[in-house]
Amino acid sequence: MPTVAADPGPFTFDPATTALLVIDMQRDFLLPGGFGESLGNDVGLLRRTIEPLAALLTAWRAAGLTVIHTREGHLPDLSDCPPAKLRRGPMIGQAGRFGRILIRGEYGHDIVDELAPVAGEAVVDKPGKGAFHGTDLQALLGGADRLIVTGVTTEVCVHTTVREANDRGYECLVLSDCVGSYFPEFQRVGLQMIAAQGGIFGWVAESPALIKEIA
Ligand code: C5J
Repeated sequence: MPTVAADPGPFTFDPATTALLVIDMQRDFLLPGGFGESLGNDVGLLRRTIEPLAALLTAWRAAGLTVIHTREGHLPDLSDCPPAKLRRGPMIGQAGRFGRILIRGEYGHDIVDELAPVAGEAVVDKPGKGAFHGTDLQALLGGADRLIVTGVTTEVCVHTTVREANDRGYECLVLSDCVGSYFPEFQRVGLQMIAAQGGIFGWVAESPALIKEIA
């Protein structure tokens, strides 16, 4: 079995029952001039994940393994957006540089070109932060028991998804160079929280260690 050196210890996986999750690598969050940047964030802190993630996708696809992408967003009439989320995110649905912000079908809602899904890869549209809430992700995963988790942002949608996955019985490996936060402190502590206490939510490693195992 492939084994990756990770924190807090080796992560062993069967590639046949392991899926790569790519969370919310959307233009709204990552493009200069987009929604994320309009909130005053440095999108460079997220964009640093694109190159390692692209390399991982190339290797993962070459090995014929499962990839699932997610996108955070809502129906054009916002009927799937809880009022509480809208109250704290009143920009959702408003016109942005790349279309209505976090609305399905808009240019900004879609995944950045460098990481565009290829034929056969599922794209899960999710209304919440966690990728399991309000989606058919669990059914899509079928018999998978391990998840390689990547994407943005570390402390929000990545963390929520990893916590949801734990409660559903999945073992998660989070790749530190393939997840990003607008806040360096949240990135650091967010990763520490996953591997703390003997891996309370999972394991943390860097993508080259994983690529080596599937090459
Ligand atoms: C946020 C996300 N941060 N994908 N979304 O609102 O983490």
